[in-house]
Amino acid sequence: MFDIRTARLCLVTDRPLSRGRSLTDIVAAAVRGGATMVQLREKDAGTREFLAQAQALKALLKPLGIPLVINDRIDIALAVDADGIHVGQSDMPIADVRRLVGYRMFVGLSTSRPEFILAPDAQAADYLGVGPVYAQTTKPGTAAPHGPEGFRKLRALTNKPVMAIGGIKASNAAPIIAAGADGLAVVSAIVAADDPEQATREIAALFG
Ligand code: TZP
Ligand code: MG
Repeated sequence: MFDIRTARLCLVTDRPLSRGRSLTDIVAAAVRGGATMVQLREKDAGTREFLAQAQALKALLKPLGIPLVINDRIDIALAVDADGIHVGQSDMPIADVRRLVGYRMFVGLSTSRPEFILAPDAQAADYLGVGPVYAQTTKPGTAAPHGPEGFRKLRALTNKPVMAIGGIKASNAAPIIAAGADGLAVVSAIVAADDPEQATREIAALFG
């Protein structure tokens, strides 16, 4: 199985932010720019549409050895034999996800507070998303941004691999890496960029 600690830069998709461009094209550009993992996050798509997009991304990414993670939908993840599944606090608990997918894919959990990071659910995940680290508008109703120092404290609560998320772009990512992020998950700074490939390259370069 893919080693999640090597994930570094995860593009998280968002169709409404893609400015009418094809999501598959944006993902291809991001991978050329150095994205090392892709999470398909579809909040409004019907099942057929979600599945078709997942299949298209799987066909693109598998030959390149880039892992595909599906947000929320265990059935879609299983149908396309995804590399990972990512769930949030109000989605299916990790123990139930694990019962369904076993160890054929890695399982990620979004956490925004210390109690979520310390909860048994998080202990059962393969990696944790922690955020928002900066102010962001992509996901409504999230906690206040933690900032690099807040993130450092949250990160120290777990020895799981941690992917930071929220408002991350090339100009503010370095302090988050310095604070202990194993990876960065980025939505708008890539998906909505004039040049998604270049935007990705600038963030990927921060990992040295
Ligand atoms: N979870 C916490 S913040 C966020 C998610 C899915 C959205 C981050 O999006 P962006 O555009 O990279 O700030
Ligand atoms: Mg969710």
